[in-house]
Amino acid sequence: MAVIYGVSPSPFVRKVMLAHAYKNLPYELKVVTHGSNDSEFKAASHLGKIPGYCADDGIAFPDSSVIVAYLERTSTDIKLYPESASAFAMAICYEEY
Ligand SMILES: N[C@@H](CCC(=O)N[C@@H](CS)C(=O)NCC(=O)O)C(=O)O
Repeated sequence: MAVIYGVSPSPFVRKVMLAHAYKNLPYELKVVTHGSNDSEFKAASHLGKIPGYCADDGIAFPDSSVIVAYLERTSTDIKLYPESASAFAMAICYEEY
């Protein structure tokens, strides 16, 4: 099962949790705060920011936008982003905001 490293008060962590919920994907939340020395977390987030992530296939990486982009490509049944280029651009604008 995928692992999200972080705490839910972080909007970036909540974004990743919500993406999993929207796509009906299970995950485990491992509670760590940014800068934690937890070795699994450090392997997933080299800058020590939350969220870190370990995917089902064992690949580990940080950043909510990277995680959501990964999910959009690995879990294609339920899309988070619209198809049209203009609507996609606006979605990314709102995401960055
Ligand atoms: N671009 C990152 C930002 C993550 C981020 O800034 N998380 C905050 C917590 S809400 C953090 O870890 N801050 C610690 C730091 O900047 O060193 C993302 O989208 O995941």
